[in-house]
Amino acid sequence: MRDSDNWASTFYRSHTIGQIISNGEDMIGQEVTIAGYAESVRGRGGICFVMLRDGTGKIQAFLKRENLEDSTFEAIQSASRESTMVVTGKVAKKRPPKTPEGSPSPPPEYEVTVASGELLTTAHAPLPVGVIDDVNVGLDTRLDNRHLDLRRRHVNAMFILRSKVLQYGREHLIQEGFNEINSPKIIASASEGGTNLFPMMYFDTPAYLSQSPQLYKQLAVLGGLERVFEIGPAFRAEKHDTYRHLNEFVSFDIEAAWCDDEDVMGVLERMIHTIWKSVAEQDSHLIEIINEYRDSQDLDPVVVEVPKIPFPRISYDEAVKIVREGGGAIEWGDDIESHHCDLIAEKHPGFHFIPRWPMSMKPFYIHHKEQEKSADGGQLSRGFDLNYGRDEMTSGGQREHRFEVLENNLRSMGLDPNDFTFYTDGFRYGAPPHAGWGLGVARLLMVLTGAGNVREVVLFPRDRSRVTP
Ligand code: AMO
Repeated sequence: MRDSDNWASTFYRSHTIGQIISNGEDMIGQEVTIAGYAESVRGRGGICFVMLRDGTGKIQAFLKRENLEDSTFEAIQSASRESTMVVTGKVAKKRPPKTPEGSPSPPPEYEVTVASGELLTTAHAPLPVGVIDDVNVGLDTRLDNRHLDLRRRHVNAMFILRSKVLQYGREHLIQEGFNEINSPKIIASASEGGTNLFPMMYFDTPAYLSQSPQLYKQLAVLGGLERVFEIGPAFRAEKHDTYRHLNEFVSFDIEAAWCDDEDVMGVLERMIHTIWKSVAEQDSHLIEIINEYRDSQDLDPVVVEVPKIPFPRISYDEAVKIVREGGGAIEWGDDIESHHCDLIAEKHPGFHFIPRWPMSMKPFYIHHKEQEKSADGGQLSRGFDLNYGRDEMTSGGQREHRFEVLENNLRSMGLDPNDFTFYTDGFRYGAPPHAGWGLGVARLLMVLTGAGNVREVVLFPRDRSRVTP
């Protein structure tokens, strides 16, 4: 039994279904009140079997007309799938199914012999998305009806896993001395370039939805918090229609004082290692549920293989070389796009860092050491990405902490330093060297769960064509 199953005693139920199943023999003869969704309702005449499901499991409720008030029996017997009900009765062992002679007997199953009950709500029929049938409906229909889609076992498991991943990541960072912060999501100027902003009116003042906590997490560190992290929404008005882009996504960010890019790459790989290890050790039941579904769809099973650390570091210069050797076309200073990543991933499957990007490709807040140049003289930065296969998981880097260089960077990237005084003022009065990163939570989950689309692991995704539900 999981700890979370311990608090079933509420007005509506005395036990969760999971508690009954896991305590099995000890519960026989005990009176329980359970509540859930009717996954199926069978039986004619004077008897009825309901497969009742709550968040912890499912169990058969066995009803006899003679034991119940007629109106209750009839209401439950004619209930549609996914209607909700509460029933009270004694736990009994279910008669085992007949098995061929000599074969091992199946594990015991339990049922509740119902003495009283109530139909709470009736589900409309037909269901727009089946909960237990294997009928495939398109992603759009599923997302339109996410409240039902979420009742499907493997979808439910994905979101429990998402919660675990955030928990393990959060716990890891706290243990490494980080403090959680919350930065504003209504902001006055862009942190990640001016084109992808969602404008809004903040009373009489134009404002934007935040693209990232970048400038604020840096200000928190400059203010003396030293090591901070934030898990929060980021908004980007990007006109992408891809499996990995959303217009609202959850960004998992850190920032740390007295650190360079290599220090925070270390934090990131250790955190990912902890997440994978914790999932492998504690959440195999969720992976099994996901794999049962994948099996039914002829998809390869998900294997949670704890990645070895340190992850490979392939500098931008090396990455360009690998792409060219693999027959790809790329110039120094070009972005490394998905088809380039495929060539790099052939040599480095799994997580790998790409540090030392050209400064010209990185935002104004990224640090450069003037003497660090590529073979052909291009200025290198202390910015890095973490990739898995063809997908970018994280961007990060050491930050520019020198006030004058920061103002120059802003100017040379076509931005007006006067628009950023709320940020640059933070550097006027002594600034520690610092570094950090931002990780796309949905992209990491896509890798962990084998989901082919970030929408699978985002409860109510926001993309160009979806703003409801
Ligand atoms: P960047 O813009 O690369 O860096 O974003 C960081 C990570 O966030 C995820 N991500 C997205 N996920 C889904 N949909 C999107 N539209 C989307 N855009 C980004 C990616 C990406 O790697 N301030 C820097 C981070 C830093 O330097 O600390 C930043 O935001 O996984």
